[in-house]
Amino acid sequence: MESAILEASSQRPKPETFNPSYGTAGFRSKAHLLPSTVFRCGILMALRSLKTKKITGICITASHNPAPDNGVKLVEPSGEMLLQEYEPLADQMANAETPEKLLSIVKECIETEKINLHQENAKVLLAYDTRPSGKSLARDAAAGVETLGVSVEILGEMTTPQLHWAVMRSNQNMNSSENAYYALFAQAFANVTGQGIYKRRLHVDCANGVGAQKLEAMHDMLKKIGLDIILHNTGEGTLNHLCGSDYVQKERTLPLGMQDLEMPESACAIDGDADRLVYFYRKDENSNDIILLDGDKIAALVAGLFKELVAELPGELSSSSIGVVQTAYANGNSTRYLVEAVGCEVAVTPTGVKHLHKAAHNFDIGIYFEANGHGTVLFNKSFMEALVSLQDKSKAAFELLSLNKIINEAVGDAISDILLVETALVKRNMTLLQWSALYEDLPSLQLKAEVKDRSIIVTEDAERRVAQPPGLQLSIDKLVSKYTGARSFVRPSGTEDIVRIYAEARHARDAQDLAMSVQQLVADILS
Ligand code: G16
Repeated sequence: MESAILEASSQRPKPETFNPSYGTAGFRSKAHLLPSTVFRCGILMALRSLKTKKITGICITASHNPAPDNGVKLVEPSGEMLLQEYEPLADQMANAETPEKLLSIVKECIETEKINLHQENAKVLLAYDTRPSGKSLARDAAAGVETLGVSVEILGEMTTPQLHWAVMRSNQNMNSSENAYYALFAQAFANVTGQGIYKRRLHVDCANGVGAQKLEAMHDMLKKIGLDIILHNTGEGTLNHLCGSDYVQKERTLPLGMQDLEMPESACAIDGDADRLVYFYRKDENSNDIILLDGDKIAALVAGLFKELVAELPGELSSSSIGVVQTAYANGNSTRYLVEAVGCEVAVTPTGVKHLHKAAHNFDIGIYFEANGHGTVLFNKSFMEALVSLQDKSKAAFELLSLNKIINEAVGDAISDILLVETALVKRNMTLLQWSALYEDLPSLQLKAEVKDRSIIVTEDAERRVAQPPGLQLSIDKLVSKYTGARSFVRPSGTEDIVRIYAEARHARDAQDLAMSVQQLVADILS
């Protein structure tokens, strides 16, 4: 093991001035800087596999970032993201200056975690998205895994959620093949929508990413059930460029290649690795403006459905807890709607699926969606057991169990989320227009600021306030106080080298002015 680490690591030296940091969803940077980082992540996930005696996973992707970037997402045996307690170790390993230093960190980990290196079943599953650098970085990650004698299976191009799902299913000794993924989700969708009754057309902006080929593979199955998906941006253009969920959500305009979208056609957009989903439709005939149905709206739609079904459960189960987890980016009116109209508990966490997913476990039904479209629904284990025992007697219990089968519980999954949204629309008998009218979004705007060192900003209170540098929060407060019902916050992105700025107000003009003045403030203080 020792010589294998030293040798393979010296073939992939860490670039001298590159100091990778485990961010919102793993490591992310320009692809050419990453061979040493992904190699070391290979070692880390091999260690996690040896420690847990289960299969772990690595996905080479930079998700919504531009094509020249790449990154790595790390998957625990449960299918969830790397446990947060291992993030410091990931940082330490990624930043080790020499192969010898890396080896000493690995040896220390083996000793403190009492890891037995001789385990035949240890294995890491690896996948990558469609970026040009994906395959070669996957080989670097595989080389890392193999230094510990752990076996590795490279699954090829996959969406991030498919990889998470495959890891979860492999550890449950269930069929984890891609064909099983398609068949199970399509069958579950047919069961909940009722084959032959349902009929809809949905345009999908695939961001020129890996989701296109996966949705294409499901096309005929879904069409038979009644969902006709028309795919756009399937790889002919540049990944995430002027298209995809991040573009649609931030710019609120029709993506490239979909400017002919007719009213009132339904459309949605996914991102480069298909773990985000937002819906939209054309606003009017005279412009490319859209009405956006973001992650907040998805949460509102599905929370209403779960609330109705839970209320129909017998006895005490009818008061099972339904919680929605949001971040500071959630539109203020979505939170109000969830609490006042739906009657849900709302929890707020910092940005990042890893935080929301964890908080969603605190409810019988935990729904989490970030405004940018990441999200899924988790059913608590004992709640599931109660539903199973009741499914022959209670229609609502049966329906909830059927709904659970169209959800990828490992992580938010744009493909399974499409099926969830479509099901909720059918069950609630709603058009996109009616869905949009559940509540009216407060005008909001998100901007970016490029600064010398974004890590100078330290946030608190689930990123709603700035703790460092001193004085910045006070200045933001002063700007916010000029507008009625306004709020604004800033935070360093954990996926891009920028500071994100969010502002919301009663009037669109105010939200815009506020966002721009906070952007200027950040630039003045941090440049
Ligand atoms: C990742 C995370 C998301 C997060 C997003 C943006 O998404 O999985 O939870 O919302 O980054 O994070 P930040 O604002 O820190 O850049 P993705 O789709 O890029 O993997």
